[in-house]
Amino acid sequence: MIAEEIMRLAELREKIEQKTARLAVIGLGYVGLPVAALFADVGFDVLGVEIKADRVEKINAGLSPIEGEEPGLAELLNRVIKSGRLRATSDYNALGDRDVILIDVETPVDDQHAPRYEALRAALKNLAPVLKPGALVIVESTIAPGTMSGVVQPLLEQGSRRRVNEGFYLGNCPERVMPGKLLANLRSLSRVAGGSSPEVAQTMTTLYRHIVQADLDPVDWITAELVKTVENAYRDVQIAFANEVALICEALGGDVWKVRELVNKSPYRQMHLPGAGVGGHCIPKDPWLLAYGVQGRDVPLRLVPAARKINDHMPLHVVALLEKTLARAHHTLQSARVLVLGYAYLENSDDTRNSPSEVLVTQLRAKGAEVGVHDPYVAEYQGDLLKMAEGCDAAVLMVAHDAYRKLDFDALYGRMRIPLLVDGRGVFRASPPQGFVYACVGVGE
Ligand code: SAJ
Repeated sequence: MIAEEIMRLAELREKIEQKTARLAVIGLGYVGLPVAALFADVGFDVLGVEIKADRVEKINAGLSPIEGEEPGLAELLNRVIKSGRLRATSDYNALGDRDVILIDVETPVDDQHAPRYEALRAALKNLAPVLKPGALVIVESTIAPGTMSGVVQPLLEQGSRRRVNEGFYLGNCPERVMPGKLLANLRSLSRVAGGSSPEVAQTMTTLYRHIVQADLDPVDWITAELVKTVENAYRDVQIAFANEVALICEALGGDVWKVRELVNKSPYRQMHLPGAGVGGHCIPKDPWLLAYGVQGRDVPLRLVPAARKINDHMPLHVVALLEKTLARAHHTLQSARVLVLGYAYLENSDDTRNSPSEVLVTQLRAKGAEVGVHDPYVAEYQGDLLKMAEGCDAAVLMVAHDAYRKLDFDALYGRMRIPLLVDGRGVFRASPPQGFVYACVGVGE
């Protein structure tokens, strides 16, 4: 790096240390908003840029637009809006005086498992022309390996007419948030800081040190991109292994819940939980981003796609298990009344993104069943469970919400036409409900 750049980066680093650097966050969703609020709370001036005008309005009124229970977020947001340290706008031109700009826009994958970077490209194209010389841009969104050099750098260089590490600096710092623990995870989980140069990576750790009480590891771009996508692909593969063992146990008359418990007594074994499927905004998506990163290279991907296929099949396996169980009660799915318990993708959450229940309900209806859905956390499915169970021929447990662990099976028994339960999460494995025809994923007859 030439002396002038080093001076500029040193100057930027100084302003970051002093918290006089002016920050911006593009995309005030469940990642961008908490991170903007945390930096404002430690004393930075933070500008949030959000295209949805109603969200801008709500945020500037000190109200959080994020659903679900997020401990501490409402108070934090109210505090930093009142103090004037955080404000939101839809105007990209307001970014012209910003020294550090974080990008937290969505990066979904489509049904061909390819990333859709429309939001990321739009953010970069709008930012580049107004980007302040010597500013640091940090992409926090999850991206396929190779995206920083292949998409982000070219768009910023073309749009700003400056070159990276000369006219601006560029980083990738993937987030590790989780709905329900947004602030806790942001503060307590380690992060990799992928910089356009080692000095930039160090500058990034200086910035995040203000809000993160965990390891901050300076790395290069490809390492940062790989860590995020690999850590979620790892989890997907582990869950798929547990699901494949569940299918083996069903076929051989075993009990995967028992097998898992005993396997995990062996050192260095941590078999994950089998179940009715894998949903959410991270695990079903990130393995495909990892795979996309090696597309066109001579790397035969077998395990990552296979794990996705196994996990995506689990809701359909639950349908087959239900059919088999109904047959035991001399019944079929055709015109059966089925109550699905749980529509969120995760226990005790209201988040329904990529929910396995969505696949199950569609398949059940396609097979002629009459389907009701209950979920204590999802507004449209809240209601009187016992009422919904009236005359049903089966109940299918898809989400291990705590509320379901206290189900009143005696009352349920009296309401259902056929007291039949298919347990997709092994919740009642240890003590199946009295008088019910009971089946559980991973347990053979
Ligand atoms: N699931 C299983 N078996 C398991 C674990 C999960 O079937 O053993 C299912 C869940 O029911 C759910 C899906 O997988 O449908 C995802 O569950 P998750 O616990 O992984 O929750 P997520 O999707 O919120 O994952 C987040 C991720 N965090 C980030 O991306 C920052 C993931 O990296 C974390 O590992 C995970 O939280 C976590 O550890 O809680």
